[in-house]
Amino acid sequence: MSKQNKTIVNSWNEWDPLKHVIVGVADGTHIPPAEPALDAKVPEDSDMKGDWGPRSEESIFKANEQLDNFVKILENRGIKVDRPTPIDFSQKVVTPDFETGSMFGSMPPRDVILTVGNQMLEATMSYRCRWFEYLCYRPLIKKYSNKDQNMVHEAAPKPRLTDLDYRKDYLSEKIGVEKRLKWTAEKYFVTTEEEPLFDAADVLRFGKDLVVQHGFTTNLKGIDWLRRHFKDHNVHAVNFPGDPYPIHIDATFSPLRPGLIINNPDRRLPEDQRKFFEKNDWEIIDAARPAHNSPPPLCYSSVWLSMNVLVLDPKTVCVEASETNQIEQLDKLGFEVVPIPFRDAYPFGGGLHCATADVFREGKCENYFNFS
Ligand code: DAV
Repeated sequence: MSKQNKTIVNSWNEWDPLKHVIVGVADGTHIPPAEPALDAKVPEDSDMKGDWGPRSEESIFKANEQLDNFVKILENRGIKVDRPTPIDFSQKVVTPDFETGSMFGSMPPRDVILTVGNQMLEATMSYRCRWFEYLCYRPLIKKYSNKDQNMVHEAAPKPRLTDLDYRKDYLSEKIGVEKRLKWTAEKYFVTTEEEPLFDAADVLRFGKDLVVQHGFTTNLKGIDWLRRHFKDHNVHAVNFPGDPYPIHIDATFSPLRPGLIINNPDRRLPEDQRKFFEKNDWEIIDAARPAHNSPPPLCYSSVWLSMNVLVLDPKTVCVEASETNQIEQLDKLGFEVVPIPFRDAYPFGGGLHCATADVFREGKCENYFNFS
């Protein structure tokens, strides 16, 4: 007797109506010890330099309050929400190739899990402290896979993350922003081309087309791996000179609905790469400037989490509640803006887009780009 199959996993882009999503949890999050790729991302004047160990109980409590409130707001809008299962992040990460003193956390699911259609793909990751983070999502993925016969669970090849993966030039204590900007403009990033590396948050989904940021966390071999893996897709590499710490595309380039993308004005997409979007009638506009001059304490991310928005459907967008400029811009563009207080969660790994991973959006795989 065949059991009726239920589709659980389906999401092809960043904007179709969201029905089911994973929202991260802050429990047990650690500030990991120094390691090459992480060091390259933490700004040189950061309050986090040299500090590692568990985050304070108070900061975890406050982050969880905002995460739980975000969950309630989504649920009140009829969106089903699942949460990952944190593991003991105080454990060392040890493989035959490397060892590091602790793990990281399970607040930003977007970094780890890439949903493309009926597939959930675990990214390679490029920080040693995040090597085992996929384990936090395995209980959910197991459940989806048991219920949905068409769901495909994939894991990208686990990287070795030996010292060969990282450029020694980035290990210097003081590089300076000027030199960083020169290096990133030349695509001389901290990660080498030793083996494929990517974080899921470097990938944006536009139906048949996947747009992937080449930067600190994703290398060209990682993009090539994605191209070979998603054979029915067109995979495009982009990069954003102007960002001295380029990790994850979602505080830089955010599609809001078919035909409209906001781009960080300090990290504009180069002219030759814009052509592809413009030829296909996609408008790329400057995002509003952040309302804050600095990120909250002990935060890895920049003030540009202002544009790390979660689109609920092509007319509705969740924006951090204190980001008044971004709210005003989206309001003028005709969106219903759902304000979400979230700054206490930022230090745990990002904003509203980072803190989520798609399970189900309505709609199917469409072609938004006819000319390559
Ligand atoms: O601007 O610091 C943050 C992206 C986090 N997923 C930034 C990028």
